Amino acid sequence: MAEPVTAQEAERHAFYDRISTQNLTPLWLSLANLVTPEPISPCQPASWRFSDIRAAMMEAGGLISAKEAERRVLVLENPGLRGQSKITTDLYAGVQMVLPGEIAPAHRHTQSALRFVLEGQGAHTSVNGERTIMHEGDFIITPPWAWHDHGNHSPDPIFWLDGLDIPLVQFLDASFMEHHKDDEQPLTRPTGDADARYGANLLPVDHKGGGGTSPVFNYPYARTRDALERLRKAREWDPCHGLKMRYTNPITGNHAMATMGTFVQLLPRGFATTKYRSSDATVFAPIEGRGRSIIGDDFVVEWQKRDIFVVPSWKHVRHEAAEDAVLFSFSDRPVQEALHLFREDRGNA
Ligand code: GTQ
Repeated sequence: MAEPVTAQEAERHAFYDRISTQNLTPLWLSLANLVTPEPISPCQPASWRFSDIRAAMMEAGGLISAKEAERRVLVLENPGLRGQSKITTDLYAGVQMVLPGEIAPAHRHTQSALRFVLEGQGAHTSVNGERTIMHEGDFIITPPWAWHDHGNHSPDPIFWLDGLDIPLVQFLDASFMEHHKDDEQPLTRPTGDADARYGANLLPVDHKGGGGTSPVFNYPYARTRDALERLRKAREWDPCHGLKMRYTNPITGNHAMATMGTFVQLLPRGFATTKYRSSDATVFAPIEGRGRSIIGDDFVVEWQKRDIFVVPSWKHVRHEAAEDAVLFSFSDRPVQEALHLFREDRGNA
């Protein structure tokens, strides 16, 4: 604090010092930093090339097994939030690799996880007694407190993007986790069971209610891509988003997960979006094509398939597709919507 220059300031500072011993502090010194006219975040625009992450992961593969690591993941740390395992203020992201023959042992936790498959196919994740096979571009959910283990019986390594609400749950002091007694949980349902039961525009006749997480836990890319391709024919391009869809819980119509919104968008070759900003800091993962995104005034990301970048809250973003491109993205939008905090600025587009 600056040296007091007047008698009045000296008196005030003496007062602040005195009440500080009682764990009291004056609001009027910090109000402007606490209640800001617009979001002011240490979260910075940032990007990672998949080729760099992949090389580091292969090196990690020679240093530690999936089993020993429990989860062999390289965390994507926001440069403005180093040392905190955060890609945004309230979300975590990492890239996980499972080598042929490896198992990432079963555990469960209150944090929700999303997986977006970047490279490889034929590996699996088991969630609540059902195994699903992973393919590039699949979006897969691990609901809170669901047992999950990952394995790879395919001949190739598999890489996926993990998105978790770790910082949010940490903020709420609501973290619980436990290990399963076995490396792999017992399978109680055949592969495809959840999809047949909940993902075919049908519900079991006596199904009641809907939870916070979709019971469909694999949204296969083949189906998503086909929908985008068919919708493209309508040519109803949104100036800010191209063609953007959100993954949904078929029971409630709400987001597929309670804490993380997940989205997929098609940008046709040559399409340039107009300036857009929203209060949900968003992590993007292109899975097809090439292009660039301009974040804020001057942060330019030249991206291609499998790269990852982050747009902080309330920073403008524009995307330009050099080739037909598909972008997966996730954010805390469901939380902000539930709390009536979500805001967006479409620049009047
Ligand atoms: O696969 O269960 O990236 O528990 C971080 C924590 C992945 C997982 C992460 C986890 C997992």
